[in-house]
Amino acid sequence: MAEYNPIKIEQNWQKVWEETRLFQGTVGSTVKDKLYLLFAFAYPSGSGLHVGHVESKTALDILARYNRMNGKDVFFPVGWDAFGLPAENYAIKTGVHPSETTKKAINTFRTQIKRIGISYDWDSEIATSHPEYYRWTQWIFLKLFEKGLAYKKPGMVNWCPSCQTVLANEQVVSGECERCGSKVVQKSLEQWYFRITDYKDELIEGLDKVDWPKPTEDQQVNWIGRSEGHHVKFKIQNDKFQKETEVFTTRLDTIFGVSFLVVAPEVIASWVGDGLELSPEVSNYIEQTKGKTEEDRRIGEKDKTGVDTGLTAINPVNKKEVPVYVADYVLAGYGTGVVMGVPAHDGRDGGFADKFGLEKISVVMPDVKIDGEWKVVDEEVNKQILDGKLVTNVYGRLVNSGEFNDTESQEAMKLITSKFSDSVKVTVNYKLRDWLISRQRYWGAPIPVVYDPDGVAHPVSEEHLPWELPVDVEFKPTGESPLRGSKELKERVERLYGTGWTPEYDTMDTFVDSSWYFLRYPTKTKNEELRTKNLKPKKSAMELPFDTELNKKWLPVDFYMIGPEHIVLHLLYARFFTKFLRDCGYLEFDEPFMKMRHQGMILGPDHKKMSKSKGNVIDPDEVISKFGADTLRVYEMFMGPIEADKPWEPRSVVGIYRFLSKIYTLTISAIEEHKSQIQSTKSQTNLGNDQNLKRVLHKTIKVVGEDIVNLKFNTAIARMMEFVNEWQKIGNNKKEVMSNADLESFIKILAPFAPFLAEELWQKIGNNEKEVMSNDKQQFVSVHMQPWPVWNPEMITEQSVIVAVQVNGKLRGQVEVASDKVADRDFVLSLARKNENVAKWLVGDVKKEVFIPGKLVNFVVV
Ligand code: ANZ
Repeated sequence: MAEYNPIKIEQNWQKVWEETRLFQGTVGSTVKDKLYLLFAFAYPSGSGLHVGHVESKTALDILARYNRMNGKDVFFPVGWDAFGLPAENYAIKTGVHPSETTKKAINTFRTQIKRIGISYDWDSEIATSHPEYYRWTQWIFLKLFEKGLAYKKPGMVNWCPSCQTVLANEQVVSGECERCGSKVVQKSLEQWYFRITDYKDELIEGLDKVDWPKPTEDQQVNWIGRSEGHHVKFKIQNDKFQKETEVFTTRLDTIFGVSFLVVAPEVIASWVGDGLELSPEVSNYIEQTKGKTEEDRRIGEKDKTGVDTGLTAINPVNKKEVPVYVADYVLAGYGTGVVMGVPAHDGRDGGFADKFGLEKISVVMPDVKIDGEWKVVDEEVNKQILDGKLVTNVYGRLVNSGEFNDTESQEAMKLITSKFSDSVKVTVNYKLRDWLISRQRYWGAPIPVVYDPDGVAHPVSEEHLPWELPVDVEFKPTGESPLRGSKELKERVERLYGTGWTPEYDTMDTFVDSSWYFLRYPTKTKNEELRTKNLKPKKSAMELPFDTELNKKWLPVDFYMIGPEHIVLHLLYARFFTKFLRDCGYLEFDEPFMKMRHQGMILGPDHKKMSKSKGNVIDPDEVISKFGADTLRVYEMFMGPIEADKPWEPRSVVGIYRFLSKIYTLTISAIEEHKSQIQSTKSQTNLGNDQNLKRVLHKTIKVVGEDIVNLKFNTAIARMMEFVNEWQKIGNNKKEVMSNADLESFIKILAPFAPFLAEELWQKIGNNEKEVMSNDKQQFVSVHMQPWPVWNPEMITEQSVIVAVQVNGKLRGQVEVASDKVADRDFVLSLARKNENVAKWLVGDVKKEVFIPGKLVNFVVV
């Protein structure tokens, strides 16, 4: 008996699929029923593919294969988010150029992905670090510049004084440099920004059009942080200085409870220009704040710091005079950078008031939820609230608020706004800031800007794109953009623009590269396809980042699979680019990703996050070389629901290997049995067809199809296991249990999960008697291009029952009996007699007939 040899099988089919370009040529010219499946753009890290990649890639691959078999035009591309810090840091350490490191890493990834049989259309392959890609990233920059959506202004960056370099937020850990541990400071640099805030409302509203996990949508909304509130004018003064300033508040109903004002350090510093003299304490405090990141300032309700400025402010509604403090928990970039302190109702203000001994005046009696309804608090319930027994609303009815006493919060805000219309204005505030895209880094797309001798910025003209990344650069952290060291870049600019002109030395944030890659894929695929036929791409496809006609057919993306971490910004940026390009007339849709789901994390066998330091990392290559890629795929899909975090269990991997081996042996023996039957009877018609098994098969086909659509891959596999157990059980008693057609149906539903094994068995069943080699490509009919099997509804509803028929206690056949006839003894007995096989044994007198309804008939003959 032949043994399951996954390594040999997989190598062969990988080669055949590649040589026959089985999954290529997918963008086509006519597209009837498209399905664009997108896998999150991956950074080709030096450590290669990990088991987490295998999980999400396999899940999408199953969808791709299943949908192809169901007649969809599937587009399933792949590419690399190839610019980025790790390769550059490696270059700083070793001197190896990032392009080399990246190329090597991509090669490793490509080989590994092919090994696990992901049916990507490899013609689509793009790398953001390739000039043919980044020329279009730069082109989009130029478009944004042209429309006034790319602009330059001073901005604060994280700066490590010891490494002399700018750090990304992720590189600052508790205020310290991740590399050397020095205290990170904030430094002001001229930076380029994209005006994403122009789309802030649309970025919220557009979420109504997509099918995304709710928490992901919420994260987008929170990041944009739309908050409706009021601006209130306060007069600020001391004996030498006077000024009117505005605060931003979302709780105008608490205005009678204001007992102080707080100004952000940066804001009070700017008042010096209006003639304010700062006390040494205040100046010192402003200096101290410079060392803090925004993140540091947001945290901690308790350890609030601040200084009394000696100024006072007049509350416009009750003319009360309150002290003005400077404190860093108020951020300069949000609202107006000035806050009215209401310590009785705001936790942050409360902490501050406790520390500085400031008055707390309660001005809103909160409503309370009793039996599901909001009620006003009275003395009795107030006690329960204090005991922590009841949930309260922050809103309620006003007290200690003069004429507004007893008014409900929302109503009070309206009344206060109209009565004090000179000082109070309704306003909407957003947390979203414009997107800072300048990076003082090497391994990224150069910002396509040059400066004239007066320092005025000009866009590089389109004919000079790609604006190439120079190679004569040293990888040493000098505190300056590495491109400053390039002689070639300087000379290029002077040659093209004239003496005294200088280049922009910064590169773009790599998030820019990944904000439009999905728009490029169809065009890249088409171009590559033409190239393989020695044809040239259409001119129009060469003049824009993408062929607009092709994108009309393929976009938006129908299904996006991406990890749940670090996606907030990527999704916002990609949506912003889509809307911008739509407004420029290049796209006709508003949202790029219609449906999105997240995969869970694969944990180590110790149930902890895999990490090298914990020594719990599973290497997919090792699993493959032991058990084959099909086992790895099926195991990872079987681990549990795709969206859940799941620990690796080495023993279960072996179980999956056994499951696949069982399928292999059962199929091979069925094929051999069929062959010998054909030889002996010359007819295939009545080859074994166990009705019970047929029923299980049809149910399996139905459920597996439904489960795939619902991304319930683990339960689909469980169903197939049940089927195989049934098959084996029946097969132990009888030799032939499945017809060729049924066998084929099963192999087809197995195909998306274990593509190599399914292909091998499909070919062996006789669809391709000859061994497929690269030279008979035309004859190759792959299981992956077969129609998905149809299940028969009659087989699924329990309308009939299979009854075993014995003669003298030996099983000689079976009959199918309609459910309403199972108890009809005469009917069942006569049906049993008519069965061909049974009839052969009914020689002589029938002495006794045993009848167990729905189960068994036994004829005792003498
Ligand atoms: C008085 C008040 C009373 C407030 C109360 C809240 C609760 P969201 O909802 O996040 O927009 N705030 C305003 N500008 C700020 C700044 N630059 N830095 C830090 N805090 C600032 O938050 C708006 C609330 O945050 C505003 O409403 C203000 O405090 C504070 F019971 O005003 B509130």
